[in-house]
Amino acid sequence: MTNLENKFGDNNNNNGEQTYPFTLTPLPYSTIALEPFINAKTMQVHYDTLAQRYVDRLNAALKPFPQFHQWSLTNLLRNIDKLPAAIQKTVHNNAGGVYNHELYFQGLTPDLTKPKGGLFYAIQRDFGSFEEFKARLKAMAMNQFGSGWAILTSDPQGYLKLVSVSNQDTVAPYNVCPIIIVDVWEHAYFLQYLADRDIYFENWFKVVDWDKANVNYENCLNNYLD
Ligand code: MN3
Repeated sequence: MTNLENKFGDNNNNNGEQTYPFTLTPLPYSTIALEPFINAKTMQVHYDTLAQRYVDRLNAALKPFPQFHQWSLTNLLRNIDKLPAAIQKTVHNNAGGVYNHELYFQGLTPDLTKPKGGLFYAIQRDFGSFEEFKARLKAMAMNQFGSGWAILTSDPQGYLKLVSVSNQDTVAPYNVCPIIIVDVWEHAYFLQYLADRDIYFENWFKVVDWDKANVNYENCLNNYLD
């Protein structure tokens, strides 16, 4: 891992720099604020219980190993093979769960923002149109078999690419910044939308924080160019 990759990847507004003991970043809105698009019960179960569980399990796994307590979330995810074999799988799954959920929950807003700025320009450049981008992201989210995530990423030059990952795999090991992420585990929508992942996607899309997404994109570029 070069210094450049490390710096690039750790500065992606994903709280990837935090170290043990890990905590969930407080929501920048109330659990009821995203209604009717994502209801309060879903938010409570998803954030208060499930996301917190990843944090708790990650901390428990690392507690006996103080030599890793200064490792950032991103570094843990990039160097799983350097951890004791007994905790590699647990750290992979739970650090991944923290990494993905931080981006997901911090990337939502009740403010009904619109795509803007450099990110909006890049979306039109790289996907042909905003509508085409949305259609391709939705197709990726719909086609994810089983639990996982669909992610808009930027490479170091600012070019956008859609990536899907299964379970709590992440893009942290790769030299890309996550810009927008959609959780397509059933727990993200089943309480409200039952099996209608399609309707969930459409409503999730309405509460994407485009101001935050644009900041994620600008930070990605700026951190690379420093
Ligand atoms: Mn989830």
